[in-house]
Amino acid sequence: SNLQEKLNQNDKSSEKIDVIIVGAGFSGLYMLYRVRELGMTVRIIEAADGVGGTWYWNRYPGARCDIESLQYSYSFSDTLREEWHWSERYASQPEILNYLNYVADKFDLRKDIQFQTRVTTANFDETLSRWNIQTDNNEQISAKFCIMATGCLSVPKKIDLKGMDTFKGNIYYTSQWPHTSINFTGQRVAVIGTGSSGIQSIPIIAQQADHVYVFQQTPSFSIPAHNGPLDTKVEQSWKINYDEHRRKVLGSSFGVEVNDMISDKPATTATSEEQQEVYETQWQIGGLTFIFSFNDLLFNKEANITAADFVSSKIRAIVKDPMTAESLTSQDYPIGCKRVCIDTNYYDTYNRNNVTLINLRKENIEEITTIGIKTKNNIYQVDNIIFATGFDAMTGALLNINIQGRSGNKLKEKWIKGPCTYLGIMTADFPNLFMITGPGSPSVLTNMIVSIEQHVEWITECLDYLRKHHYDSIEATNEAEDAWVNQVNAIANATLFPTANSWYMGANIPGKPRVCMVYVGGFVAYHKICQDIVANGYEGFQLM
Ligand code: FAD
Ligand code: N01
Repeated sequence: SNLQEKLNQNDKSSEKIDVIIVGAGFSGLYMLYRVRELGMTVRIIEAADGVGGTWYWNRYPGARCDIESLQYSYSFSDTLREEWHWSERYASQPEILNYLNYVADKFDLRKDIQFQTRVTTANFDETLSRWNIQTDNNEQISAKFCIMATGCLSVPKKIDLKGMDTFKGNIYYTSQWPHTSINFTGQRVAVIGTGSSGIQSIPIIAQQADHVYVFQQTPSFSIPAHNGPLDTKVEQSWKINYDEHRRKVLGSSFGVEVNDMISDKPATTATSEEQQEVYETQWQIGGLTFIFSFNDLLFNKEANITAADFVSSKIRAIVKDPMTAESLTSQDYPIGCKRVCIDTNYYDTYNRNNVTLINLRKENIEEITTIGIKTKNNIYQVDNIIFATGFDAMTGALLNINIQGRSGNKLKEKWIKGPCTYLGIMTADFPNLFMITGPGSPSVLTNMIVSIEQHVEWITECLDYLRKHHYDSIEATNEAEDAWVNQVNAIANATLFPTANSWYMGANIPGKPRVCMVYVGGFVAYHKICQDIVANGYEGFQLM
């Protein structure tokens, strides 16, 4: 009845819990597990109808991780680690999604997750020292702590090409791929975008489609994955000697165990022969560690060029058509300063006669028509257009929520010139609001699971500390925040990162402020800073 509905609504509007978590990916799920252990009341609000975050949404053909499966896994549960078996060196999206569903079931997490609900507003009530959360189905929840586990790469970049709505075929986004299987057999497909998502999907789509047209604005640097079934010896070694592997992971700047061939020497002091030998070895091993072939590749332009040239020479050796090879090697930024791609047969795919590369630097897209894509020189008739065009990274999901802190301060206004945080965990004037892998933390430059676990554990310890010491709130001070932002920028400016038009710098979104949104000083240094701050009684935070 209406009355019952009203009563239910009233019930909902007066609902009070200790902790609200937004997002049910790797971050939210682990955070829920930890908050529950503290004995606090907690709920996750998640927009999707299932767990998984990134791995729920990005179901495009070929989607898989670029960190080896055994390392792209939670470390917190011994039994989980022992029970779980990854089938490949780099796990595919369906397998990672299965893993996260398994985790949700194993730890009975679903009972505290509300799906298909989007958080629209979060207002801090100063008198009660509580967050009022509103959702898109008009619920109100009051929580003492609000934890944003909303993801660094969870908001697709908006694409608005002229004529897009007139296209008669199908439009897909890799980042919002349908849940049904799509078969491109006999069809003509356009893929726009050649970042990690494009590079993973193009070879698979090319095996099915009648013809694939790849629209490339900026070529990437891609290193072979050499993916395959997970070596049982490697798996056994991880299962038996986990602590030792874990120590190496936590001792590395990127949260990955690097292979023994990694060099702690600069490329600039190596001879040309030594350089070639090291690059060749890393190329044969495959994967992201290529970029750590020498220790100066991300700092020194000349050193960087030696690695970039090596990759270009590989591309030229693989790709038979010289014009295509030329387009694929016209990268105009230092290797590693946009995320290096890890591929399976990407370059070789251009040797197929059903694949055409269109260099948008030479013929830009003028409009989408009813039948396809019109560039300066041509009309490409297609049945499907796939946008692999990336994300409004780092800040997109946070700024999609109307977040209002102390004295009516709005996060959108505070961050108008770029995100300001303390440690990438909190931001001044927004008490009791935590971010997992927020801007200003190492996040996307590391194995994300390592960074996520570190943040979740830091926040858990903090909640426990507040309760034990009878504090109501914690908040970053403006001084500490300013100093952190300066430090993040200073470290970035000592590297080549700011010289690339990357999403790390906000450069992929028109109008977005150009600042380095990640801490590039590495996981080890960052982790120590976080620990020291706690040891010094939450230095730089105000506890009340
Ligand atoms: P997400 O997984 O992004 O989860 C955030 C969740 O929050 C989403 O489910 C979203 O729906 C929800 N949400 C956001 N806003 C709201 C709101 N207002 N209301 C309700 N719900 C909301 N990292 C690596 O380290 N290695 C890899 O190999 C790797 N591969 C990747 C491949 C792809 C295709 C992509 C896109 C990213 C990849 N990443 C990788 C980064 C990846 O995002 C992280 O590794 C990790 O999955 C992030 O987990 P998360 O829980 O922090 O965020
Ligand atoms: O997105 P991207 P992504 N017209 O931003 C182009 C993670 N990830 O989804 O560079 C035409 O990298 C754009 O061109 P340009 C990983 O961290 C990991 O591929 O802006 N083209 C670029 O080529 C990664 O870094 C995996 O000039 C347009 C591409 O689209 C991050 O997610 C897999 C355009 C976007 O590349 C994002 O990757 C997938 C336009 N209007 C994702 N707008 C793994 O392998 C953009 N582009 C683990």
